[in-house]
Amino acid sequence: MSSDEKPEVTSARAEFYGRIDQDHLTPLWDVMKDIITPEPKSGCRAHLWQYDRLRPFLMEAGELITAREAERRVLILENPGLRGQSRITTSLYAGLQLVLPGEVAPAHRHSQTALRFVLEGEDAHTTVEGEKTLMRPGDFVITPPMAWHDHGNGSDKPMVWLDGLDIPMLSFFDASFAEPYTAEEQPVGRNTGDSLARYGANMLPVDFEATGQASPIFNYPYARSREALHRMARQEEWDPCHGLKLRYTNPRDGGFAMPTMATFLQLLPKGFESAPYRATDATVFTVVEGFGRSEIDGEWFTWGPKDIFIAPSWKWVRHQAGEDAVIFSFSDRAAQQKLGFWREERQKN
Ligand code: GTQ
Repeated sequence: MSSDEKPEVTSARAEFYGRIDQDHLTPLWDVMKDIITPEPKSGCRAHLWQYDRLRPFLMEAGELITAREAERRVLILENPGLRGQSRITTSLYAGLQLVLPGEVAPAHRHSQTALRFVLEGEDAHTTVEGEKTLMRPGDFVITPPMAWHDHGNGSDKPMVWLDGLDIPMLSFFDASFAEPYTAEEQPVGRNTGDSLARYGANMLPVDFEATGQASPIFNYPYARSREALHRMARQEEWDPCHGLKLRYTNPRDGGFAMPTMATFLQLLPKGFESAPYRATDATVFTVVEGFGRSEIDGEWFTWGPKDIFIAPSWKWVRHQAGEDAVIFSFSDRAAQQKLGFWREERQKN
């Protein structure tokens, strides 16, 4: 690919392009520079949503429609550069889901994988493949592909979580399947906490054989993840770009917890200023604790608890923590690494 210029469109060429167009043909040399770019070129933009601004809209939605009628009462977070496409990044979907006290979001299943990251409320639940889990702020919960799931809220407070799904990826591959369950809620056949005991104690049942590629643990409680970060923090070994960053893993093989999406929890200690970093996995961040700001693609975004922000593919990112901050994030890195094109770059501070 020698120059940035496209070959000139002479009248003979234009006439030829016009004729072959009727046979559904087009010349590569006219589009080559747009489709094989020297670096990622995306409509996806850096953006931050303040939770304080979103919450009233979500509560208003709670008065307009029930979870039952909506099936899922969710306000989709649409990337400002990708409006109308139900995407937060080119490959990922995200939304805020509200389940009010006494409500049920009816059981269904689909080929998309879902993650939930709990923002507010306590002891509402999701049931996945016959096991119910109670959810608390900071918990990271998985719905594997084609797993039956319904949500409910038996508490007396609204529950809100961030949904992350690989919807755009499944659309890209034309591989979406979905079906409702025959009842509003699926029967619960396993004890609450069973999967965490079985698979989340650094042990596995002796004859364990995995079914599917998602982690058999479906709730990674915040209390445990936070404890790990804070204990490790005492060692004062900071990564210049990430502070202290852990990835959630599948106990089956140490890989990411879900086949398409990677999830992370990181701690930035008070006063920490990270070195610029970029990677090809556009990333959705949500703040669990603390305040700070991040420079993304040359723009500063100031954040606090429950705010959500986006770092697009291959744009420089750096963080500054005003106080100890814990940040959850997810991206399509799990898919990109399996396919062999994930790339990262670090700058020295
Ligand atoms: O909770 O099952 O945000 O199916 C989008 C699609 C949530 C869910 C979303 C879904 C769900």
